Amino acid sequence: MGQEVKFNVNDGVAVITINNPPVNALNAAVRQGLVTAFDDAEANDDVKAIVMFAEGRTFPAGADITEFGKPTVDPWLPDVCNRVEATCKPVVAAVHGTVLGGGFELALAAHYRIADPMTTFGLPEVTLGILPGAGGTQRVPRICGAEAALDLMIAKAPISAAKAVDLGLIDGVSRAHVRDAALDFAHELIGKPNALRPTRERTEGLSDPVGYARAVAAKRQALAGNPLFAPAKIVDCVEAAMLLPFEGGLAFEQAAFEDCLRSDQSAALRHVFFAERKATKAPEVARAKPRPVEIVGIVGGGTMGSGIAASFLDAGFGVVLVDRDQPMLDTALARIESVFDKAVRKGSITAQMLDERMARLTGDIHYFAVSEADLVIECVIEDMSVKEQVFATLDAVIKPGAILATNTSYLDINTLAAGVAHPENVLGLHFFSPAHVMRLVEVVVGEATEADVVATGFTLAKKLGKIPVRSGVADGFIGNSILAAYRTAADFMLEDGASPYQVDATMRAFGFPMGPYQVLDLAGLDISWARRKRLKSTRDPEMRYIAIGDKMCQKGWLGQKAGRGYYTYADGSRLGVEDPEVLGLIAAERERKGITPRAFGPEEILYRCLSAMVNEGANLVLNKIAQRPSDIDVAMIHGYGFPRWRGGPMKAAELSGLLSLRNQLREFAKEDKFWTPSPLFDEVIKAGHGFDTLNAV
Ligand code: T1G
Repeated sequence: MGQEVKFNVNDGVAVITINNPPVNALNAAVRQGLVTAFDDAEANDDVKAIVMFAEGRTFPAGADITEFGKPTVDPWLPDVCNRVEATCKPVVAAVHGTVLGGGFELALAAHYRIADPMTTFGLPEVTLGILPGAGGTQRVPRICGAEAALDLMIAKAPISAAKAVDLGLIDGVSRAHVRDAALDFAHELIGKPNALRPTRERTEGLSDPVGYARAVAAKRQALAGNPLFAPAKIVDCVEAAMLLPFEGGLAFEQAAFEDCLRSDQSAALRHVFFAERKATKAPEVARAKPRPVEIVGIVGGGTMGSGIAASFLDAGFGVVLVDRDQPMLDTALARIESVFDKAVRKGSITAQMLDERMARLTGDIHYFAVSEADLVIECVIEDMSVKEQVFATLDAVIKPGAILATNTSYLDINTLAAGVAHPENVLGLHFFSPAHVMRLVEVVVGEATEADVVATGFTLAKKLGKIPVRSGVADGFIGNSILAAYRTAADFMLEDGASPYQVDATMRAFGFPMGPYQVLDLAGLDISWARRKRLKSTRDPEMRYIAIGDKMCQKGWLGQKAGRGYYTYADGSRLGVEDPEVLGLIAAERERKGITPRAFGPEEILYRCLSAMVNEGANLVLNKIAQRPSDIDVAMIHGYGFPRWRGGPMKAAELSGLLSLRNQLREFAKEDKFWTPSPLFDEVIKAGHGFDTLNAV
C-alpha cells in the first residue's frame, strides 16, 4: 500500500484513510491502495468493522479526471466499489467536504455513511459529458427513487448533508469529528445481527414502480431536444436500475459510461474543466505576491461601472463610486441597489445581506473620494481622450501604490499608462456585461505593468468568483479580437449573398445564445463602427472592407438602443423582427460593388465563422497576446456564450482536425488575404499534438 491509503486498527475497528491531495481524487494508486486495505481488513481477525475516511479538505471529490482518455489502470473504480460493498464486515464511510462523483459512489458502496454537517454531495459527471460510472446510477435510485436520483445526476447542483439524510443517502451527521463519530457508529455495529447492509440489496427506492417509471418518462420528456448526450444516457441507466438485476444494471451503466466518455462532448467538457483552471495561472501570478485590496474605487457608474461595483460588493469589498454629477451618481447607486433587490427577490441573498452590501458602498462626485482606495477602475466611455483625462485626474489623488485599472474593451493601455506618474501600477481589467453575471475578466498586461499588479488582478478576479484570462495589449485584446474576425467572416457572407438572419439562426443552432447580428444590436453598432474608424489609418488596403455596418450607423440604425439595427424593436421590446429594409441596404451594397449574390448553406456559414475565430485565436497565441489556445476557449465560452459542450473554438477545431482546417483556410485565402492561415497551424501540426502542445504552458 502506498502513501495514498493508510490502514490502522483501533479497538477492533480498522480505519482506512485516503490521502491524495488536493481533492483525494481516486487515481490508480488510491484505488489499488483501497483494494489492498480492504483485503487486509477482511483477513485480519482483530478487525470487526471498518471505517473509511479521507485526510485533507474533502472525502474523494471524484475519479481522477486526468486519467480519462488514457489507458485504464486496474482496478477500475466500479470494481473497487463492488469490493467495498462485498466486505464481510460492516463498512462505515466517514465523509466531509465536497463528496462528488466517484467519491460519492465510493461512499455509497459502504454499508453506512456518517457526514460532517457542512458536507455537500453531488454527482456532477454530466458537467464533464459523462455519467456516474461506478455504480451510482444503480445504487442511488435503490435508496431514494428515480426522481431524486435524476435530479442529483442531471441538475448538477450538489445537495447538503441534511438533504442527503432526508433522501436516505447518508445515515447521519455529526458535530463531533466525523471519523470519531464513524468509529462510535462502527463499534455499535460490532456483533449486531444483519449489520451488513449492501446498498445493492436496498429496495426502498424501487417500491413504487409506477411513480418510478413516471419520473423516468418525465425526465426523458424534459430532455427532448437537449443537444447534450450524457443526460439521456443517465435516464436510460436509472431506468435500467428498475428493470434489470443489479449486475445487469452495472453492465448497462458501464456501456453507457464508455459511450459518453468516447463522445466529443465529453472531450470538450473535460478540456474546459482544466482550461478554466489553467487560465488562472500566469507567470506573474507564480512569481509575485498580490497587493492587498480592501477598498475599490470605481469611476463611472454606467451599466459596466455599476455592474462591477455590485461584483466587488458581493465579494465583501468596500466600494467608492465616483460619477460626474449628483443625478448620475444617484442613478448609479439606485442601479446597484436594484441588482441586489433582484437577488433578494430571487432568494439568492437576504434583505439583510443587501443592506450589508449597500453599507459598504459610498458615492461621490469628487475624484478625491477615491484617495484611500487600493485600486481604482475607470469605467467611463470608450474614448481614449476621456479616459486619459480621467487617469490624469486620478493620478493626482490616488494614494502611493494604488493600482490604476481601466475597463476598456479595446484601447491601448500603454497609452493610458504613459500619461501617469506610475505606469507600473496600470492594468487592464476588462469585465463583460452584465459585469455582475459574466465570469470572464481579461487581465490586460501593459509594457510597464509590475508583476505584483498582474497578480493582484488575478487574485481579485478569483475573489469575485470570476475567471481571469491574461491578455497582452492588442486592439480588442483576446475576446473582441476574435469577435471582430467572426463578424468579418459573417459580413463577407452578407455581401456575397447570405442574410444576417440566416447567419444568426445558424450560430444559434450551433449553440450560441445569440447570433453575431443580434449581439451587435444589443451592444450597439456604433461601438464596432468606432473601432473601424479608429483602425482606418492602419487598415490593409488589400483587405476587403465591408461598409454595410457603416451605412447602417449612418442611417442611425444603431441597434436596440435606437429601436432598430439589423432587426427592428417595437416600442422598447428586446425581441427583434427581421427588417426588409436591412436586406435592401445589403442588396444595394452588393449592387454597388457588382457582386452577384450566391446561396449559403448553414454548414458553410458555420464553417467560415468558426474558422475565422480559430485563425484569429491562433494568431493571438502566436503573437503572445494570449498565453495558450485553451485561454481562447475560456474567453469565448465565458465572455461570448460559445457553447461549453463544444469546448471553445480551438478545441472544436482540434476535434474536427487542424490540418483540414489549415488547408481550407488556404483555399479561402484565394478569395481574400483575411483568410491567410496563421503560421501557428504549421507549428502545432508538425509537433503532432494539436493545440495541446501549447496548452501545457
Ligand atoms: N480529478 C483530478 N483533478 C482534480 C479533480 C478530479 N476529479 N477535481 C479537482 N482537481 C484538481 C483541479 O484540477 C485543481 O488542480 C485542484 O484539484 C483544485 O481544484 C467514475 C467518472 C472539488 C469542487 O467533477 O468540482 O468521478 O489547478 O481548483 O475550486 O462516476 O475541483 O491546482 O493543478 O477546482 O476548491 C467527478 C471536479 C469526476 C469534481 C474543488 N468529480 N472537481 O474546487 O478547487 S468524474 C468532479 C471540482 C467521476 C465517476 C466519475 C472542484 C472541487 P490544479 P479546484 P476548488
